[in-house]
Amino acid sequence: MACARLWRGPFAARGPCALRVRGVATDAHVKRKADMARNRKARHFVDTLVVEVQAGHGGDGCVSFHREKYVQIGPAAGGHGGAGGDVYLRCDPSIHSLARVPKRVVAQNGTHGEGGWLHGRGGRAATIHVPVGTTVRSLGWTTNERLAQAQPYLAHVQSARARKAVTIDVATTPELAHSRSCVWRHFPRFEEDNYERAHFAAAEAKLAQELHAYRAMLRHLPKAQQSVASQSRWTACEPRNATARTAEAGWSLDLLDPTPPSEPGVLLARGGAGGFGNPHFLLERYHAPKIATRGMPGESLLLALEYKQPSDVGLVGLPNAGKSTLLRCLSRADAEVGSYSFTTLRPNLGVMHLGADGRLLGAHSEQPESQRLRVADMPGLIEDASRDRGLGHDFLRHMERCSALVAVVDMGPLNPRPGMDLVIVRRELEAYRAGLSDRIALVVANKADLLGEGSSSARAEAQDKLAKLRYDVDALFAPRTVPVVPISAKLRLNIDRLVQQLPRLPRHD
Ligand SMILES: Nc1nc2c(ncn2[C@@H]2O[C@H](COP(=O)(O)OP(=O)(O)OP(=O)(O)O)[C@@H](O)[C@H]2O)c(=O)[nH]1
Ligand SMILES: [Mg+2]
Repeated sequence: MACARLWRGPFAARGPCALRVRGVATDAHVKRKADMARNRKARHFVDTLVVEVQAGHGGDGCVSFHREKYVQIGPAAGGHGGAGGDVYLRCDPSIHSLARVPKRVVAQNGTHGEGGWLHGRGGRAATIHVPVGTTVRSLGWTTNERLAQAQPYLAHVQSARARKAVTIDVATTPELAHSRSCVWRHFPRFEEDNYERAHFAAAEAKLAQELHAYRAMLRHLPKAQQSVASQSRWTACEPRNATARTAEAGWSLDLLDPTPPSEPGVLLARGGAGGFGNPHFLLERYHAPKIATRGMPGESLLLALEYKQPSDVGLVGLPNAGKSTLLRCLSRADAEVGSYSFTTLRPNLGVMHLGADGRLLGAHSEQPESQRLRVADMPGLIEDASRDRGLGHDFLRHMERCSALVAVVDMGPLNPRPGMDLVIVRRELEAYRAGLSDRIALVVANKADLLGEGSSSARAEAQDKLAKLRYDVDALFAPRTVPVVPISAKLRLNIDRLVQQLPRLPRHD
């Protein structure tokens, strides 16, 4: 009995669940569910992103001497460190959002060299996959602790090489002495001793020479093999202040073609070179070098990614005009349709398949395909979207990549002057980017099924409304002629006429 009192069963649930279980789904409940589903989907579409890229650091060289039975003090046998992994960017046609790109991409560090002449393993490269149509802009380099520490000494070594006086005075420049300790590795308990020896000056000179050669090698690489970081005037051994974040980089790249499978992609940041093991510092009169160098820091970079979905035709208009309905009618896209504003929160892409006769091909059509058009359905634009009303107008960046725009207006009875909608659309497009409204090449008068129902006077009224729209369009786009096509996307009326016009629209590339 007590048990029955405690267990009230699923029907006793409160809130929306209760409504659903009892089969009394209210409008509010349905709308809330739809909103949740839409927001969930919208989160999967990310079109701008700032990514921090860090290539792997080189592994340290090793200070070691060969030992074996009866050989107590063998030759220097420290291996070199492995190079750090590079970071690449690949353009992948199967991706349509930046949602899966991590905000920080770090390639693997190289492993340290070991005794017995064992060199370290190179770090694994990291690859960022972005959709076709992504613009990459370099925002400069990020703070690189490791580089910041080593940089003063590396710069000193580079500049002092010309003066042939590398060795530094610890007493007068303590920060340089600290920086120096971040570059060299020593045999245990030999740190102080090493710096005092005459051989060390020779080793420093050799390091300066290596740095110079490494820098020259990077400079003389073909442009395609240079990393984006170095093109933004940054290299690991460039004498400059590495902690500063710069705005001077200004490098950008438009990725309009997929990366071929045989290529690794765009090299964003190069991994640091591995450090030298102690055999590297063998001199004629110095057979037991007790020094090695640490690996070079990997290049680091801050990137702004922007995805602009490329398409042939973009559908623009006020909310509820029927853009998504039209996209569903023209393609197999599963765009959400709703009788409330802002049903579409992110651009939807559909592909129109056309036959040789210029008509749409159905799912089971046996006719061969002669042409394809990518059609993008945009979220609704409202007045002052450019001032961040509604969804704002950030999504308009996708229209920059549409070769032609088609304005969709609602001809229903609730919209007495559809021409005014075009004024708003045109103004908002211009507010986003001057000249963008010139891409409007066709006006679709949608919901024409709601016109002219019943009596002949209603039909005359409908014709009058259409004539007024044509007049408004001519006035708005003069001296260009922009055709107006009345259709009903919902009932699929006059779609063939529209489909025939779409491939012939003037293109802006
Ligand atoms: N009668 C009629 N209704 C239509 C037609 N086309 C669309 N609708 C209705 O208009 C409403 C809005 O359609 P959507 O396709 O979601 O409009 P939208 O322009 O994509 O709206 P947003 O995504 O909010 O910008 C839905 O209820 C559709 O059923 C049409 O040709 N005739
Ligand atoms: Mg929509």
